Amino acid sequence: MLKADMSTADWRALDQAHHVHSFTDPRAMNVKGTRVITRADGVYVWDSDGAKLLDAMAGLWCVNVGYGRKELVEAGRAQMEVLPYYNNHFQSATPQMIELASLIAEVTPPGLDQIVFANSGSEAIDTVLRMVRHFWRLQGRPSKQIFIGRSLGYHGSTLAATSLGGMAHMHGMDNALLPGFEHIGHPHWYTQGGDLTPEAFGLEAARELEAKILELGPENVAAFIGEPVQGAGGVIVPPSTYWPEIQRICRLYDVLLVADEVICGFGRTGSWFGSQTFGIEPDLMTMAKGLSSGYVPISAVAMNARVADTINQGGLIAHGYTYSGHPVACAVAIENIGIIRREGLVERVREDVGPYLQSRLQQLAEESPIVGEVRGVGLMAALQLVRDKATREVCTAEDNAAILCRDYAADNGLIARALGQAMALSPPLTITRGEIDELISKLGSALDHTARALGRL
Ligand code: PXG
Repeated sequence: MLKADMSTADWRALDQAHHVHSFTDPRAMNVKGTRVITRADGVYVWDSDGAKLLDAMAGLWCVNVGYGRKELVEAGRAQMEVLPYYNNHFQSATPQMIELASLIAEVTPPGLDQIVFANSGSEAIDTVLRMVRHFWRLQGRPSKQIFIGRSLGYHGSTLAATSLGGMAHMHGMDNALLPGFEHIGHPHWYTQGGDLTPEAFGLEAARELEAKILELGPENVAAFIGEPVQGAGGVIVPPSTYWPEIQRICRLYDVLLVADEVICGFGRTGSWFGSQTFGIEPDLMTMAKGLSSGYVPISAVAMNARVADTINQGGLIAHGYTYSGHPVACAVAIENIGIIRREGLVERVREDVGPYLQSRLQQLAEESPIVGEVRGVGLMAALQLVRDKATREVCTAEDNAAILCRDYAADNGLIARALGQAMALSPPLTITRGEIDELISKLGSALDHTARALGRL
């Protein structure tokens, strides 16, 4: 039986006794006490003390259609009743995985028509790594083994995804990374661009890829993998010159281009995929989170004809998971895509709530002495907390500004994310203008509190 009625203190004691959390320092958490979230509706969640919080992170960048969607509940329930499980191994399939694969092929950019299923973003990335090396071997170029990622790139938490990612604190935990992963810098003009214009800096940042490919030898490089907008790395929106130059370089050296769309996919940037917002034509694409709006775990990889035809002609595909294309997850994802289409959520983000959020954040930044940059597109955004707006000197870990601001926001009923010294936002795509006003007012007062705490107001 579920222990539904326990007090917060009881939950915390039981949690501390048995549960190891993700991306958490248990010592810090146990001083403060775990926040136990018990229910949700729309853009709001409630904790075990009954406090109502506007979830401006859509969980972990994933609850795109908002909480409490009865259609998704019903899709999952009905599927469990008819067929709770079957797999796609050994020449089998279920109607749900077939339908979902064809739906994904419809919403992805033209040409990305062959779909591999997995259960998380990390597994989708591992799937890409295996498929790409398999592809090059089948092409008779087995030396093409190395993957290039970026500093502050986030691609998941398996050992391979950690090695591909560019998160120093994660690398530190493993002590040594897997071989075959290399990194270039991240295209964040505000902190890295110096005296260059954003456009000139974008070209320079992209050309790091060319230098890296030449250093390693194009015959050894399998693929470049990047998020259209780096999410967990701080909502880094590259200058307009960046992606076209990356695309040119990948084509020139026959290096596959992989777009990690785990956050950007399913409307977040105002297109179905971030690749469309930035004009990228990837060979492979990963997706997860918004595919099911987080209601059930599912992820996928979309491949273009060059890659997929080679693999499909290459004999046994010795890859897959027990739950690849799980029918309940597929049924929920099918309905989720239906909701996004019926409610026009992608257009809504592009034309209405996306621009509205970005313009309200710009106002907030102008009024706040500690916000130096607003970056974002669609319904993902970050505010860079700075020591000096004029010199673009950003706050440091010692200032602790983002953590302070995050905690003030939470006390005031708003969940926002502290990423380095920036505040990140990624609300459900269903958020209304009125709810954005509430978000802005709560964030504004958290920024004021933070500025006062830092002696800047
Ligand atoms: N790629 C990208 C671009 C992601 O954002 C993954 C892959 C891995 O997905 P899974 O489902 O394996 O977690 C992600 C996940 C954060 C945070 O700190 C972001 C993610 C996960 C956990 C925390 O903002 N993104």
